This record gives sequence, C-alpha cells and structure tokens, in this order.
Amino acid sequence: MSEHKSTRPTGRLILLLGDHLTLTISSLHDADKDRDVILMAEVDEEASYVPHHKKKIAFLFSAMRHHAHLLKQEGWTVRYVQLDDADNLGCLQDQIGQELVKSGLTEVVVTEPGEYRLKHGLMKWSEAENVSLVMRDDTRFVCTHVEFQSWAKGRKQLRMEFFYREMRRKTGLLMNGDAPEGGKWNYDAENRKPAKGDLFMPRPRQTPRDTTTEDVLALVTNRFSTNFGSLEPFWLAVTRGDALLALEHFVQTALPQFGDYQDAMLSDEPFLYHSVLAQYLNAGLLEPLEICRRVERAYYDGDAPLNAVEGYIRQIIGWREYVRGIYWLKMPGYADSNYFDANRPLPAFYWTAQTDMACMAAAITQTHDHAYAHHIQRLMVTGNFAMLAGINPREVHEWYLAVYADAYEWVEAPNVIGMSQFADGGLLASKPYAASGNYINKMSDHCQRCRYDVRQKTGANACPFNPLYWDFLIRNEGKLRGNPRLGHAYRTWDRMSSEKQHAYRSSAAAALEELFD
Ligand code: FAD
Ligand code: DLZ
Ligand code: SF4
Repeated sequence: MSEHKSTRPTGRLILLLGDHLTLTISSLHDADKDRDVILMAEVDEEASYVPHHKKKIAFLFSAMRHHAHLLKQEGWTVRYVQLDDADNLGCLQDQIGQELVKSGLTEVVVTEPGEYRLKHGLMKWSEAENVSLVMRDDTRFVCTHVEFQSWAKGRKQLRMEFFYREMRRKTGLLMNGDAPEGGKWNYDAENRKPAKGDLFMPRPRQTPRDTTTEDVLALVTNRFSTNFGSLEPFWLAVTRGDALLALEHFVQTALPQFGDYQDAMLSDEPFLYHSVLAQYLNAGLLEPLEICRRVERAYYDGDAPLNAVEGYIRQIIGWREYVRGIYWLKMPGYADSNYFDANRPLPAFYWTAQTDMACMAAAITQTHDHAYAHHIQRLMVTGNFAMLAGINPREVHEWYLAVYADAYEWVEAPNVIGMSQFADGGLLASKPYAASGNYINKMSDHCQRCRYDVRQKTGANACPFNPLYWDFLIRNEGKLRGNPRLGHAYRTWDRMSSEKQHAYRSSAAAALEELFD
C-alpha cells in the first residue's frame, strides 16, 4: 500500500515502457493499486525510430502483453493499447494525453527511459502541455548516475577495469573481504580459446510459444513485413518465469565453458557458450544482480570454474554498467561522434548477407535469423570491418540499434561508437579494435569456407581484412601513430618496403571498390 495514499487526493498515470517489464520498476514503488492507472502502449514511433528486426518487435510486444496480464492479475488497473487498436495514436506522448483526458488524472509517473531521445521527448512534451511529470531513477542498475559521475570526475582515462573493481567491492560479488576471489580481479588471460564443432554443444532454452505470442507474430508479419530479419524460429522467453528458466539452463549447460570459448566463433554455432540473456535483462525480465548471484553460486558449489564465473560477472557489473555510465555522461552528441571522419555509406550486404566474405556472411545471417550475434562477431567481424572500411559511424550505430533483440541506445551506442568504431577518439577503448584476417582465422572456422585467402596479404584473392587493416592505420596515421599500444604496428609498417606498402594500399582500394560497388 502506498505511503502517499492518504496524502494524495487523486491517482496518477504510470507509464510503463516496453523495457520496464518488472514488478520492481521504480515507477511502481509507491503506487496505489486502488487509484493509479498503468499505461502500456505498442506505438509506431517506438517500433519505427530505427527499422527494428522483426523478432525484436515480436519479443517486446509479446513480453509487454504478458507483463500487462501479470499486472492485472496482481490487482493493478492497466490500460494496454495494442498496435492495431482503433484509438492507437502512434506515439507515447499522444497516448498519455489521451489517457489523461479519459481518466481525469493529471500527474504522470515514469521511470527514466533508457534512451536520451525518449527521456527528453517526454520532458519537452510535459513542459509544452503543462503536464506534471515525475521521472524516477532507474534502480535496476548497480551504479547510479551520480556514482558514475563521481567515479569519472577528474580521471583522464575512463577504463572499465578500474570501474569494475569498484562494482565488485560495492556488490561483494566474488570477494573475500577486500580481496578478489582467487587473488586476481580478472581471469581474461585464460579466456581466449578457439572452439571446435561439437555434437554436444549447448543450445539456449527453446521456450514454447502460447497464443499471445502467436497473435503478436501474426501482427508483426502483417505490419512489419519489409523489416529486416526472420520471425522463425521464435523460441525467446516472453515472461519472467521463462527467462529464469533460460538463466538456469545457461548455468547448467554452458556457463562452465563460457570463459574458455568467449571469443570463439563457429559458422554453424551462433550461440556457443554464451548466455543469450541480454534481451531479457535489458527488457526487465531479469535483474543483473540475480543473474550474477546465481552464477557466483555455481562457482561456490563447484559447478563452474572461476575464469568462467568471473568473466561472466565482469560482463554484467563491469561492462554493462560502465557503458551505461558513459552513455549518460556523454549524451547528447555521443552517438554523432566521428573521430576518423568516416563517411562511406553502410553497404547493402549488411542487410542481405550477400557477400563473399564468409565471416561477414555468417555474422549477418545469424543476426538475420536470430536477432543475435555474440560479442566477438559484433566487435571483431561486422564492427571491425566497418571501422577498417571507413563506414560512417552513425549508419553503423543505427544498424546495430535495429538488428539485435537486446539493442537500446544506452547500451548499444557506447559499444558501437566507442568500443567498436573508436569514433569517440578513445574515451572508451585504449586502442581501436582493428584486426586483420589473421585474428578471425585464429578464432573461427570461417576462413576455411571463404572464397578469399586469409594467408594472402595483397592481390585480388587476399582476405579484404588484410590490406584494409594497414590502409586504416595509414589513412588515420595522424590520429593513431602516437598511441603507445599501436607502436608495434607502425614500426612493422615502417620496416616494409615501399613496394609492399604500395601493394597494401592499392589492394585496399581495389577491395573497397569491389565490396562497395
Ligand atoms: P553473454 O556473452 O552471455 O554475456 C553476458 C551478459 O553480459 C550479456 O547478456 C550482457 O548483458 C552483458 N554484456 C556483455 N558484454 C557487454 C558489453 N560490452 N556491454 C554491455 N553489456 C555486456 N549488448 C546489449 O545488451 N545491447 C546492445 O545493443 C549491444 N550492442 C553491441 C554492439 C557492439 C558493436 C558490441 C561489440 C557489443 C554490443 N553489446 C550489446 C554487448 C554484447 O555483445 C551483448 O551484450 C552480448 O552479445 C549479448 O549476448 P549474450 O546475452 O549471449 O551475452
Ligand atoms: C523497442 C521498443 C519497441 C519496438 N516498441 C515499443 C513500444 O511500442 N512501446 C514502448 O513502450 N516501448 C517500445 N520499445 C522500447 C522503447 O523504445 C524503450 O523504452 C526506449 O527506447 C527506451 O529504452
Ligand atoms: Fe573473413 Fe578474410 Fe577469413 Fe574470408 S578470409 S572469412 S574475409 S577473415
């Protein structure tokens, strides 16, 4: 029961967004089931601000409908607007306005949206319409905005590793008093193994679908027929209960090898030992600390090794919290960063997978089929290629925001603009994640199936990543030569004969012409 109930004369309209799907969301903290009304709406504006993958839209709409059902069962008054309802006005602001008129309520409560675009859109709207809007902190994160700002203040470099140690201390995860479990904070050095195709490879839990999901799949088929991606197979969890089962399934089948094969890629294994939980976590079906505590327990119960458990926990309380901190520290403007002035348009094959580069075709096909690709595919294949080829980072950013079921700008933009494109000039990464074909060959089975030859450095059959790697370093020499972590690469370049250098540059030009035809 609300502590404000007796002092509040009327109820309030509580807006729950598509990624606010938890009963513990802060907008409900002091809400009153007798007087408050919850509004949830499937709207065109949110479904189209980038051309989202069909599966992402279906996942979110089905999860929203299931959550509305749960809220009603819990005794809340819920006004749920479906995309095809006659009174659907197409955008959240208009939908709130309509509901305020209908209900006679005058105050709106919302948990801070995860994207700057929507947060400021709602704030501007409430000012223009003179509507009282209360925006609550999103308490689903370990680190608050204020804590991140004070950690970042005065630091020349914002490195994740030091932030992560603070989060370990704050949460007590894998801590022995003040010391990290096992004596080291980070076990990444043990986590770089290539994977072998294996009959017994784990698969993410396949959630059976119900009639609500079937309805949503029909709606998406009908309304978003030209969007990227395939709806089938659709096995994502759309309720908290099923997301918890997916977590349990991951812990039991894949976590023990998560660390060892975290960076590996196989053409026929999109998921390997990854958890495939980010879409549930980001939408609110799971909470970061409950995942981390479950994974930590697997270590103490002797069910998973420390390199896997530490590596996994680092992704969530380290990277995930850190990128969110960077996003809110640097927005607006961050998503338009373009340190290298890269202006090549995104090639069509990012949408069609029609390319002879086997690694790119595999990552894009998996993305098309599952609205998923794992971290190394995003970073070292599609991201690496885009940076080496000089594709405009804004276009790259919009592609990533559209195609993954877990993509929201607060987490996607720092990963794309900062980590994968180095478009923020090194705020997030100490050096660009640039690599030639050798890295992809070492970590995957793609090159064995490719029409290009990864061992050839130049010429028409050379793996395009090879000349593009050097071309990128030399094109951007003025901005990168001073980077101490690239000293070795520039010294190698300097030792090459001018003929070899010329061959790299002209092969890169030919590859770009062929690939961007
Ligand atoms: P696992 O490999 O099992 O990792 C466990 C969890 O750790 C993930 O579920 C996720 O919550 C978290 N995590 C891991 N790495 C990161 C990271 N770098 N940043 C934030 N959280 C992380 N993640 C998103 O959630 N949404 C995005 O839109 C997104 N875009 C990305 C774009 C690029 C270019 C790159 C390089 C990474 C991106 N990531 C994004 C991070 C990461 O790739 C995904 O979180 C991960 O692939 C999701 O799959 P999983 O659940 O199987 O993760
Ligand atoms: C991603 C998304 C989509 C596709 N559709 C909706 C929607 O119809 N209604 C809604 O409330 N939220 C949707 N979302 C999630 C929002 O875009 C998300 O809340 C913001 O981007 C902030 O993270
Ligand atoms: Fe990718 Fe080059 Fe290997 Fe082909 S040869 S799969 S383009 S890294």
